[in-house]
Amino acid sequence: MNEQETSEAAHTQPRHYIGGQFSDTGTSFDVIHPADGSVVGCAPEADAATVDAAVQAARAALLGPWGQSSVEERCALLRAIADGIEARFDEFVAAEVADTGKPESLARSVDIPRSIETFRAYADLAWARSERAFTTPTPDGAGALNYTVHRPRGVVAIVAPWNLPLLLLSLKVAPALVTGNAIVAKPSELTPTSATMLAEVIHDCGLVEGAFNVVHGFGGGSAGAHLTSHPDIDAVAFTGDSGTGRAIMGAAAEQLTPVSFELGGKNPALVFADADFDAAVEGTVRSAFTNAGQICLCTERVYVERPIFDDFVAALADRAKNLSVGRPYDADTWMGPLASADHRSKVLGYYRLAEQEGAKIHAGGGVPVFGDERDSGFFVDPTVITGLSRDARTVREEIFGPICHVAPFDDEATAVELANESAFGLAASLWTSSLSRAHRVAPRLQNGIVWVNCWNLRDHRTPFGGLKASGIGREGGEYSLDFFSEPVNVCVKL
Ligand code: NAD
Ligand code: 6OD
Repeated sequence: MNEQETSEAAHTQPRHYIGGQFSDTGTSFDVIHPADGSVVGCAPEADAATVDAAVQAARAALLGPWGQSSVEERCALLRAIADGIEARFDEFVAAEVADTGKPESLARSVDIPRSIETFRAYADLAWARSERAFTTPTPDGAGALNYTVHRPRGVVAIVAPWNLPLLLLSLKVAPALVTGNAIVAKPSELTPTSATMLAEVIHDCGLVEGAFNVVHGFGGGSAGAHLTSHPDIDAVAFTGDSGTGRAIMGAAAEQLTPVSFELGGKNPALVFADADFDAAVEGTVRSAFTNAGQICLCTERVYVERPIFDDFVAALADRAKNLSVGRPYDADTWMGPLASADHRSKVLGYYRLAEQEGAKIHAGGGVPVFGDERDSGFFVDPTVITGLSRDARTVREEIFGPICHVAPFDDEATAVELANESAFGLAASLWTSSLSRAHRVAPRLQNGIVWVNCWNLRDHRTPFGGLKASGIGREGGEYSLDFFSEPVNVCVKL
């Protein structure tokens, strides 16, 4: 690390937070900084007994004052949490950068502010949540009043990934807390620090002990599996790989535990010849390469109408070649490394597979060589390829790296068919200047989110999630509040 990084990276070390106490019970594992492979932290791995202690602490909190808390109290808590993160903004940025290697500018402009905003948004949403009521005729003519109240699910398990660690955790913790649940959260083993810091913030807000708990560890055979298969969990909210979703659902099936899943994607972009060309290129640069392609919403398949195909590929490749890839704290860095050595092996495996499948490489395709400490990090080139068949594995499987395949199409119907030709269905982008085309095509795309002439523009009140192998259920606004609560109908005879 250079000097600036060393000083910026001073932050909390990962610890469990169980029943209001911080601890480092269990064997420990290193946290690696992806920009140079150095060890930046050490986290404890929770065994089954530690996870059980967290679940029991959560259950006890529900039986105590937390179970009696009012929505007003919980909204105030969320606002205090938002203020608490904001007060430690730079520390959170440093933690996220140290664990993920992402550009500081990204953590500073997206990860941390959006996490803060999430707590405030759910305070607003919960405060404004309305109930439906019905008056029902009765034989005696007096009638009855039906109304719905929402009670918390109970003890909820929240399992988060490494790409936007605090943000994706906050998107579940905020609605789960404001609806009165008790939480056991497990962040990714690659990025454990910001979850511990969130526990510190929540602790300082004076939340009842046990209402929020954090355990660290790995997935299968470790804390993740102990938590999601625990018999006293009332719901599981998970973001991560579709294969992991299948494993968690198998475990959840034993207890009939409800699940909310945000899973993988192989997201298409459709670029029509009538689109604003420069905006479509810039939008695709952002959607393919932001966070080194490690956002579930990133575009990996780009379909371009034939008259502009060659120009589009040339412009996209030119932008990809000129993206500044480097150290998180360098002011001009646009793209950082991948999250881990293993993930880089996976992504590079797809770079090689693409070549074997006959791809033409227009930009990237390998590993940048820096001649300094970054060569021990997990960087790959932003990569643009063409020429693959519709059934190539590179076109079908989620890579989760900075690579996109660009293919031509000749008419609208074929564009829709190509976009829908996927096991996934998370997000699509549509670039066109025709309003009627936008409205015609958008609902025909088999995706939970369709952006027209933009990408990753997300209002907290809108549904977020995917079809097919991209998920089960929706997050966002009322959708999250509904998942984390049980509606109870009260019928009062008048
Ligand atoms: P992952 O599934 O490997 O891990 C996610 C979390 O699950 C981690 O905390 C991990 O420890 C835990 N886990 C792993 N195996 C488990 C098991 N058997 N039981 C319980 N927990 C287990 O995913 P990742 O590599 O951290 O993230 C990348 C994936 O996440 C990509 O597929 C990406 O598309 C997806 N993702 C989806 C969204 C979305 O909102 N749809 C958002 C971000 C990432
Ligand atoms: O910011 C958001 O609202 C959001 N849902 C981001 C998801 C990113 C997935 O990787």
